[in-house]
Amino acid sequence: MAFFVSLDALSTPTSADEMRRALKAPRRPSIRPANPGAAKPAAAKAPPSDIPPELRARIKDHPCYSEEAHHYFARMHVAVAPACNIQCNYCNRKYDCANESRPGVVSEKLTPEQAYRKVIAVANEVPQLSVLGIAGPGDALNDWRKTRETFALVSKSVPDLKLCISTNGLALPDHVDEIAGMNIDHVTITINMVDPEIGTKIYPWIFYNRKRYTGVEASKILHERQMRGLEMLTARGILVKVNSVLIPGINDHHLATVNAEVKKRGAFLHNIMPLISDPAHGTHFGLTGQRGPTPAELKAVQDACEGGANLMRHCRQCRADAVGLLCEDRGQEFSLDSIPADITYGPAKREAYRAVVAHEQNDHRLAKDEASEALRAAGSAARILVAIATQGGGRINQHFGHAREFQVYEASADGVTFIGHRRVADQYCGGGDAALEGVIAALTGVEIVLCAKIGDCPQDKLNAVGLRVVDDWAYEYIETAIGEYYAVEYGAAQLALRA
Ligand code: CLF
Ligand code: SF4
Repeated sequence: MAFFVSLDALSTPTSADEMRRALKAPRRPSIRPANPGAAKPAAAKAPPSDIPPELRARIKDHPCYSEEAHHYFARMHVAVAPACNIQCNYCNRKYDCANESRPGVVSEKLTPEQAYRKVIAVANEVPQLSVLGIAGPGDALNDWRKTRETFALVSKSVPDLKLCISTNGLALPDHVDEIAGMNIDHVTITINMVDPEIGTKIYPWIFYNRKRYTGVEASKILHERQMRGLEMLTARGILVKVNSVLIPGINDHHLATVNAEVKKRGAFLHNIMPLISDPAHGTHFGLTGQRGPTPAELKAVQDACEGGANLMRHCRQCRADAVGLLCEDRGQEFSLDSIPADITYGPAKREAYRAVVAHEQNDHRLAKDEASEALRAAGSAARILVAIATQGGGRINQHFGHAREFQVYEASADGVTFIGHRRVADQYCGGGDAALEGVIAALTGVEIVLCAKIGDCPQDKLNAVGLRVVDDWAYEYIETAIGEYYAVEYGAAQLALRA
């Protein structure tokens, strides 16, 4: 039977029974055509994937390594590593690391002991928490002592929390054995080039072996250390994700080569992220007018890498102190002064959540199977983009006016594929017509927006400019709603009627 997952509802109950009651309560009547005779299969098909089952088990709760998991599981970052050993032209040290975060100051830099208390506070309150990452605001391995101490403290109390590191790779070969010994199973290396000449346009200097290097020599050392670190990690069976910042005119035509080179060395995933460049951030690129890519340019580079290393398309370039599902940031709720000096971990909420989500995920897979079948049966060649307002759980469960981002899916006879998210500068609620202009611009190319609720006034305005926004599928699974919409709009019978 289908559940309605209210993620808010899951933050307060402490037992699996309470969570199940919260899940079932507000379920709206299904709008799917009734078919009482149809029996559902007992278990959903495994998601189509070339990932072996053993690896799937290792990533299934990691919101960054698994697109499916990002609907259900949360990460948190602790900002214990402020120093960095290189300079990237897209970074200003007053801001978060642009490799793993959107520019914005880190609210608090933490000692390992403070970080430990924060992790326990979050683990007690956020049942979705599955990963602890250290992603700066500098380099996690340049500040290795603090990174190691933090992980050691946390893993004693919360041993099932996955440990994750993000690094520029310069110091990586020096720490691989310790990383492997500490059971750190996921490492991200930011690799923007495999050609040091291109590197000179991205890295003005590095600091290595107590010496500062510039020019092509700096990029050559960085490149060699990155490749060696990658090979050493994959030789030990550690999962490596490679992040690349897409910088138009500098490495846009080069990232397919990066993709091939990192695949050859065993990288598990390649995450191509758009350069965020704003003069207000004070970065070299921001101040010199280097622009970031458009969504279409980003998609074109990602598409050019298809068939190589698997691509991650759901990255949020989150802060170095982010907390929560990837589509949210609850970091402000867990400031140090709000956490007691003496705090103990209670596993009840996280354990209960896992039991409930296991059931929900199976139900979701069934819904995806049904949606794939509906799309295939529609027999259409149409490919359309659909934007979704969601707070997670794989559902259409956010009001249009509250959305700060929309998830974008492509629907075709091949199925429903997540292709990325589009951020809006301001929510419609509070931002009014100016915010609506921003939403319209952000959703260029999108045919329809599905949300949990929209008022008549914004709906009419959006309809008038050709952007349909409907709440007919409120709280439904994303794939189910898209499958039904596509079948109605593009299905064979409908097309015949229109002919
Ligand atoms: Fe953090 Fe990075 Fe680990 Fe994830 S983030 S250290 S792998 S737990 Fe994730 Fe954030 Fe993108 Fe990073 S969405 S910026 S990819
Ligand atoms: Fe900034 Fe991260 Fe580059 Fe260091 S590695 S300069 S912190 S973006």
